[in-house]
Amino acid sequence: MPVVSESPAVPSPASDQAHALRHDWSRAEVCALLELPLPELLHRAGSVHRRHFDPAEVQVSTLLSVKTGGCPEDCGYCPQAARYHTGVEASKLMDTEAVLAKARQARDAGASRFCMGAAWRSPKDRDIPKVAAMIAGVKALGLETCATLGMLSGGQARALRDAGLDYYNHNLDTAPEFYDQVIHTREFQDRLDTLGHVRDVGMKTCCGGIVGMGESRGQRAGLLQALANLPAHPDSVPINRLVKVEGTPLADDAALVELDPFEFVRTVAVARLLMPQSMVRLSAGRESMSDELQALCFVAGANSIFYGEKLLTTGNPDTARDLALFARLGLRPMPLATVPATVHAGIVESPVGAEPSAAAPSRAA
Ligand code: SAM
Ligand code: DTB
Ligand code: SF4
Repeated sequence: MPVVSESPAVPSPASDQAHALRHDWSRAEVCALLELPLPELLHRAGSVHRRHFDPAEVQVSTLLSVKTGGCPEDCGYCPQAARYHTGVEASKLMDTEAVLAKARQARDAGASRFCMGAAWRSPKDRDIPKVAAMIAGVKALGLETCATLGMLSGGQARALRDAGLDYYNHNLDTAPEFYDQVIHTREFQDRLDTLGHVRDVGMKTCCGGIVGMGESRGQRAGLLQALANLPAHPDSVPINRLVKVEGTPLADDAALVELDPFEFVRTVAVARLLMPQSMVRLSAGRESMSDELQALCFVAGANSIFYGEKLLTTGNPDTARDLALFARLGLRPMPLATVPATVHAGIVESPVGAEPSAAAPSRAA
């Protein structure tokens, strides 16, 4: 008897199929998926991954911190918060030409998307024309553009879209009920509001969170549930593993228990199951992961990475290591032409039995 399908709380593989993308996941359902025997969870996530993507293709993004440090917020994980003594020096917004030189390097190294990050609570209106010039310049290089600048007003979102911004990254970071233990200077609802402004002007959303901050498995389910139940699934879902930077409250918390690496894999797999058409990105924390752990994440349905020696202020695997890993695993960068159109709530999954070939993902670009 197939023990794993017995519980009514565990959505069965059959119910994954032939249905519109769901936005009504209950906490119990998400918890039940997280608790599946790992081989069963990986099998389900891998099957869903294949239905929508070529599992050998990995989308490659490069990050650049265009405005580093000195941030007024108190996010307990972040080395860029001015109030923590982390050794990160505050700097001004970079010149456009310097940003474009980095973008050109990233493109030449094989990245298809360039993400510009700023350590702001929210941009000032006077910053927008400068960021818009960067976006227009990066776009002109043939790269997809992404920015993460903090909270946005509707007008700011429109201005960034008009400059050519494809994606806006704004994370929920953690479950609503754990949020207050990590961040006090802005509300969970503020994040939902910014994501709403981004969607309303037609930009794609990049939205995920961080695991390994001391949350419970139920709270990891809460993050995944909140992401999947957004009005539209985020187009990209970065799953970050906490990078502990000395001086931040989370790194300095001696009671914080290290996350079991398999819990990270489970989180990736359930993100893939809940948001089958989204890019699930293996984000911060890769530098300290073994090749084997990263491979398991790709098996679990991750299909995007940050590529390049640096994230914003912390390290990332060097490009030679990533290229060697891709070669060992038989993976290749996803060509821009394959990057899917935005994930809308109404897109219907492939019917049962209609398995697209590995080389022909079901989502039209
Ligand atoms: N200031 C903007 C904001 O908070 O929206 C944009 C930059 S902020 C650094 C972007 C995201 O980076 C955060 O939401 C968080 O998910 C991630 N992040 C920051 N520090 C991290 C760390 N130490 N480990 C893992 N992820 C981190
Ligand atoms: C995301 O989810 N992770 C990236 C990107 N979006 C902006 C940032 C990770 C930052 C890790 C800590 C640092 O390098 O400062
Ligand atoms: Fe500032 Fe963003 Fe870091 Fe929070 S995560 S302290 S808002 S840079």
